[in-house]
Amino acid sequence: MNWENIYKLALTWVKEAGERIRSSFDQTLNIQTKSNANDLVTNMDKEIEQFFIGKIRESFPDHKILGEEGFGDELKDLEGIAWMIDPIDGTMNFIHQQRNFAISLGIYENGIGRIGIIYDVVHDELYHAFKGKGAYLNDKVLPALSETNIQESIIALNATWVMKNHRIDHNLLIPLVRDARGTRSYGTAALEMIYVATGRVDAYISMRLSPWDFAGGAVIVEELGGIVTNLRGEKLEFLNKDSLLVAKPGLHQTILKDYLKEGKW
Ligand code: 2AM
Ligand code: CA
Repeated sequence: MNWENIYKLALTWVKEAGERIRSSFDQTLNIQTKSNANDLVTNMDKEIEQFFIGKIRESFPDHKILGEEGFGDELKDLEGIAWMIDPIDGTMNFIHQQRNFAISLGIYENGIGRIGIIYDVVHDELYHAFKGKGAYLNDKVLPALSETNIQESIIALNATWVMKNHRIDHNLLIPLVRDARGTRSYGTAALEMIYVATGRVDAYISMRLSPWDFAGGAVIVEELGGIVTNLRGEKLEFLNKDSLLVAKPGLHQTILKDYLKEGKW
């Protein structure tokens, strides 16, 4: 398999998709709802996913594709090469703010992340990593992450955890929020993972995400020495929805052990 070629093409397609999104800003969006009134999708989410699928099928007909909007394949396993695509991560932000969203792409081989690409379209910032070959912001190498403690950390999380219908006892998170220096919420898992990768925040927590939300970010964060698991400290499977704990080394262990009771809840 020519991975260099896959990497190069994937980067080109992501940039082209970003250009399409930028040029859509002055057009009227067609907005629909999915599972509930706040679960939104636009014509751009669908068009961008179909753009990727057309390109991948043409160049790599034997690769599998998992896309949020469902135009790809239904994956039963991760054998072979699988592209995991979120055409617009942060759709609600895209609609309301025209910023704070990203294209997210992870390319996996037999369940192992090889390539991660996240494109902050509005800022024209292309984050990418190839496993073992470093992580980059555009052409600039990103430095490895260093350890930090909870008292000096900023934690990204979605405030919906205060609702009691989540799978985790929300009381576990109260001491974490109290002890951290601050919390932030950006509404886009892909960029929140990038903020960990770049040290803008120190950890990111989510109760429930899909594989396309974290597949690209996981490759980039891990390449920089960050730790990516679910909230029980288990490896992600990339086939099902899961919770997410992404953090700098050291801090990940602290959050898991001192606050999340090592997943014993
Ligand atoms: P999306 O914009 O692609 O839907 C918002 O906190 C983050 O969670 C975004 O990355 C968003 O991705 C994701 N998200 C929103 N609703 C979700 C759901 N029902 N299941 C999984 N991920 C979701
Ligand atoms: Ca999406």
